[in-house]
Amino acid sequence: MGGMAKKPPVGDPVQDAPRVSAPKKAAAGLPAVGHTVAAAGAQMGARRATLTLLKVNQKDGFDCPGCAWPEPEHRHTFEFCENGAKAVAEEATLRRVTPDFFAEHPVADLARRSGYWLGQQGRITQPMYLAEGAERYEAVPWERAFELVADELGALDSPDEAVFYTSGRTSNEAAFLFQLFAREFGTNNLPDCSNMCHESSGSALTETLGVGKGSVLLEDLYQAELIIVAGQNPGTNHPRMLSALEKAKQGGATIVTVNPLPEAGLERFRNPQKASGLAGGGTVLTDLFLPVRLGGDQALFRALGRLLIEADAVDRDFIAEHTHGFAEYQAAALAADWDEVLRATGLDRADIDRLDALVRKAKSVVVCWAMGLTQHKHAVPTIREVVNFLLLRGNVGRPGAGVCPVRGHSNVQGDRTMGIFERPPAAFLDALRDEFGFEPPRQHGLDVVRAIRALRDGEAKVFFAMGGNFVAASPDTAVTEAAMRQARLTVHVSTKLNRSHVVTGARALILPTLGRTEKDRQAGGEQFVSVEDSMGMVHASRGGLAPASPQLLSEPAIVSRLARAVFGDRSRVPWADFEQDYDLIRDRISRVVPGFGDFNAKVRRPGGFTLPHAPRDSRTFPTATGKANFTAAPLEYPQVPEGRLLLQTLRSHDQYNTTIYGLDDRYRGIKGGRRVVLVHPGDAAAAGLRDGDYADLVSEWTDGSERRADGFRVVHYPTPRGCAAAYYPETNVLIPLDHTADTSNTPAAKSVVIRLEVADPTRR
Ligand SMILES: Nc1nc2c(c(=O)[nH]1)N[C@H]1C(S)=C(S)[C@@H](COP(=O)(O)OP(=O)(O)OC[C@H]3O[C@@H](n4cnc5c(=O)[nH]c(N)nc54)[C@H](O)[C@@H]3O)O[C@H]1N2
Ligand SMILES: Nc1nc2c(c(=O)[nH]1)N[C@H]1C(S)=C(S)[C@@H](COP(=O)(O)OP(=O)(O)OC[C@H]3O[C@@H](n4cnc5c(=O)[nH]c(N)nc54)[C@H](O)[C@@H]3O)O[C@H]1N2
Ligand SMILES: [Mo]
Repeated sequence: MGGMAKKPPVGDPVQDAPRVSAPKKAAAGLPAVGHTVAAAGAQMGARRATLTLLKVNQKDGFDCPGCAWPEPEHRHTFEFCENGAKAVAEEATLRRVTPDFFAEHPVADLARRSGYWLGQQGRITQPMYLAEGAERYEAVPWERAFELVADELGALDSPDEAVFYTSGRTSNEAAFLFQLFAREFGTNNLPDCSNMCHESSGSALTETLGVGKGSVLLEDLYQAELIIVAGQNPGTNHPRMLSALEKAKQGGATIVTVNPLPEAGLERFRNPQKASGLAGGGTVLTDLFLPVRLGGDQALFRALGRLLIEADAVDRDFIAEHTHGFAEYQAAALAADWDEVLRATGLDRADIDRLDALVRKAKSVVVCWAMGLTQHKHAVPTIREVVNFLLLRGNVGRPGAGVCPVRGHSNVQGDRTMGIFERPPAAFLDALRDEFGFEPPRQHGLDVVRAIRALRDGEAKVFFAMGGNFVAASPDTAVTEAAMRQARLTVHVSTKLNRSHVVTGARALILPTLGRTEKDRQAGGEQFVSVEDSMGMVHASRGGLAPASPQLLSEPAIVSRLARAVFGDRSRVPWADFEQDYDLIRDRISRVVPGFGDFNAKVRRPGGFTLPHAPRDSRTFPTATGKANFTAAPLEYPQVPEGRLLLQTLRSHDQYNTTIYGLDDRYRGIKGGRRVVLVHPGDAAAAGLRDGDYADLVSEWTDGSERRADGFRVVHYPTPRGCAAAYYPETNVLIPLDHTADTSNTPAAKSVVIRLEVADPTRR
């Protein structure tokens, strides 16, 4: 297997001819274990795969580069899941992208390849430079690469003409240095993947509870009597969460799923860590499934609020003591119109009454959510409505209860904590100033969508990305790609090849870096980094593998050397020291970032430590009013014209965001292709289509413009009338840059009005 493992696929294997069978009713179990070993073995060989996977999420190992779900206190030998193993295999692959590869493939050729093909080529081994007008990337020494960036940054009229993007795999140490560098350079232009992800949760929670993070720990989930999972597909995206839900269930919890799609993992779960789960029928997780219409959640939670208030089933003492704004909210809830609620949610009144009964019976309630709530035009009021609902019965700040936004990338939450944010609080900037002796910029910077506009309009000229795949992950692909081509220089710190390396500014650099799985040796000895999971727990991560190439630099080393190239001896920050010994970075973090006192000692404790969270720890709410805020927003839900559908763009089981692992979506019964559109049979028929036909997706906008994505196989699927689903990133072409959530400015990727057109077979 080892020899074969090194070979990437020849040619571009994307033959989009999806084969379809009935969706699965259960997730994980024996089939998943088989897929895990196969996926890892194909890229790494069996021995390396086994040795590496045994170190995932162990106390002496590395943090899984998959999702941000926390590790339990009592770990299994295999504390990872099928999709975590795929993430590890992608990184620990034996395939390599060398300078010879770039000599063989001009950029124009690479730009015609699929994202899947690009990613399958393997790990990048050397810094590569695309000179102005050149057809190919060429190897460049590190020092020269940093000079090139320093020259372009030095030529800008203002520091605000540079954009510094971060994806969510970056460690706390690297993220802290990256934001420090940007601010010493003089800008808050620090957009990150959060802008496209849980920004709506952060906005809503900061305003209402005072902390933009989840308020529950794993222990709370185990103790909860009722868990509502809304807008999330953990079977694919957070598989280890299913073990936690199973444990909660065994402790007596009731689980309610709110989702326009019946997702296999939530229905039934076969725990691969238990003998009974491997072969047996598994645990039924969902007790009540509410097939809500896309965007109907605000109406659902408002309706629950109305029912609780009418029945006086609310916690009057908690409301009086800890909250603000109840009277206005009460008026809005009592005014909720049932016809409108049923139209918005697409649910039966009886279903809502069933959920209401469960809520009233439960002494403690947790609501979990992900992109199904955050990527809507009215995402922020929707999440505020979740908070209203929980506040009514005092379900915040006590055991077994609270808000649980389930974060995506494995350190996306930590990156924010470290100051990767375009709108940093003044107190954070003050602390940076006091620690480092320079005055950080105070003016707010650009988020993802605004950064694209600035690039498009020539207001930003250098784009530097710490990880990620900006052009493929962002909306409005054509607009975003054109914007990127306007830049004078684009730079990507990356592990693997992706679309953002081939749609470039006038000049481009690829700076290859170490991944989580790899040993990080510096002048000061072997280093480790740290991450924060979705529940605010911080712990160490240590890779064990030899680096993919001797030429790789760690992310902290890259920032440190970049800073030295840009600032020379003008800086008062000891950049060179940081590269040698990450304890010195952590010392600084402990003095700048609240909750990190004694960081170096605490991060060395087995299992790490939990960050303070005022609402969770002491029912104090650091909001503007000093209390938890009820909010009374007008009820909103998407308005879809006659004959049109609302499209959500989501993930298949075989992808990690823009990284495509394979062409199957096993649980949904899709094999061998990604261009599928899941629709209700009645909606397909209304468009003159049957299951198996091909349709073009055409999005329509109020300004009269249209965008198209051609050739999607129609799949009859159990989703409410009027709703459709197709995979991202293929569908990003359909979403205009301006179609974003109010307040958070997150692209509304789950709410795209489309029509289905019978596909023109000549265009397929
Ligand atoms: N294997 C794997 N793991 C991942 C990722 C990955 O790509 N692959 N990505 C990571 C990242 S960055 C993130 S942010 C998370 C994403 O995790 P998820 O949010 O689970 O990812 P999506 O595929 O976008 O799924 C959205 C879910 O919400 C539902 N939904 C859509 N719209 C609505 C709505 O209006 N109301 C309700 N109630 N439900 C709705 C969809 O049917 C779907 O089940 O996963 C992380 N983990
Ligand atoms: N239509 C639509 N668009 C969406 C979404 C959606 O649901 N629908 N979801 C949004 C969400 S939630 C998110 S989070 C974004 C994701 O946006 P990004 O985070 O920008 O995208 P990824 O695909 O996760 O980035 C993958 C790349 O990261 C690099 N990489 C991997 N590991 C490392 C590492 O350790 N270090 C470094 N430096 N680089 C590494 C590899 O080169 C890889 O190609 O997409 C958003 N876009
Ligand atoms: Mo995300």
